[in-house]
Amino acid sequence: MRADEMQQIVADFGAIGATASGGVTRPGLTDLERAALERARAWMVHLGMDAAYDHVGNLRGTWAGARPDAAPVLTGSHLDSVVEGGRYDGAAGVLCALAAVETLRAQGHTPERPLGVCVFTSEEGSRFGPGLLGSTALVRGLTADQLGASGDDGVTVARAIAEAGGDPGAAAAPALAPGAVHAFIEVHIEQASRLEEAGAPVGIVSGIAGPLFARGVVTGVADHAGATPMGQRADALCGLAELVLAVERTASAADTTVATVGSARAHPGQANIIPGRAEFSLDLRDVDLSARDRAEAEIRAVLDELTRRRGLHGELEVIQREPPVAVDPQVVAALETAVAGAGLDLVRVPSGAAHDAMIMADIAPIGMLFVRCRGGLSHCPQEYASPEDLVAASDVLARALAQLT
Ligand code: HGY
Ligand code: MN
Ligand code: MN
Repeated sequence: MRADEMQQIVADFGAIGATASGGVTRPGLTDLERAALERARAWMVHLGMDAAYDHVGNLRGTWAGARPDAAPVLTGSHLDSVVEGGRYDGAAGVLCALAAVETLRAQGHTPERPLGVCVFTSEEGSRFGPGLLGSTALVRGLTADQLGASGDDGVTVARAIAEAGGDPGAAAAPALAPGAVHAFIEVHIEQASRLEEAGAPVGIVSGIAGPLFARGVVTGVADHAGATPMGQRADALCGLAELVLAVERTASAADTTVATVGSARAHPGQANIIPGRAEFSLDLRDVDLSARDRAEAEIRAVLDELTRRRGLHGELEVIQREPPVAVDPQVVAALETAVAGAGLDLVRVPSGAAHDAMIMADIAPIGMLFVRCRGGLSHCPQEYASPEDLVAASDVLARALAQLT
């Protein structure tokens, strides 16, 4: 594929859910996500693939291959986005996967094994809270909590799956068993700047950090902002403010830990009322599970101490906890051969972000290929990967898929 063709395709997908700020907002299991999925399905059909949605709302295109009953090699990513996100997070992996199939077909390649392109629904937790829902449903089945999770619109995951034409009952049970997939490769933008610093268009992922997502609440006493002396307050937002800085301090003092309080809401949220309640999110990640556990324990200890000292109450509930995930040596070897075959430097980079590949790792050998993104920026409208780098990544993916299928 030429770079100008890739640029046009990026623009086509970027127009779906486009925001005034130049990014996209495409929440999972919504009409906007479905419009992007339909655009991908049309491309799959154009490539002669058998394209269909599954019981959860994931899309899969299949190129049958010489041995249609063999376990397939799958590649793909997601097309849903965070709110005010970029045009490349997830989409880069889908576009590169379909461009790789286009390349292989143009080369007259006939895969032994079926080659599948997957577009997982609801990878981002932006709508419902828990993320990685489409791949989790396939590999593990969704728990009652995950099916019952709902966002600001009050629509549960189960209802959204049903409204998208899926079967939430079936989504409770795993659909893919270990061995059902020969290998899974996900192409994704790096969402960090190591490749840019190395001057490399692509990099092979060395491992995926394990995320812990939690939500918490600090409770105090709502009271009059003007009449209440400072020494007689139980200000929930001041307690949360102390915790937020402690979260930053804890992660900064560790080696590979990252932690973020991405959202904080004071209630009732009126200027002349001392906040009686402060809700917040916690995103805590590390490639080293014991380091993440230490950070979690420290954050909980700080919350206990400060709430006692301030006469507040604090709660922290984990909504999703994933271990760090290793990449498979054989898949990495195929990617290394592909990168070398494309005449590119071999660069290895860790993934701080979570990806569907970490769920697929439950049942199949996985690997990931990162694409350089400008300034490492992601989850914002400024996210950018050049069409030349995307084409380079799709060429490397095609070479790796040709080895594995
Ligand atoms: O949060 C993540 O790591 C991914 O973007 N869902
Ligand atoms: Mn993301
Ligand atoms: Mn992503």
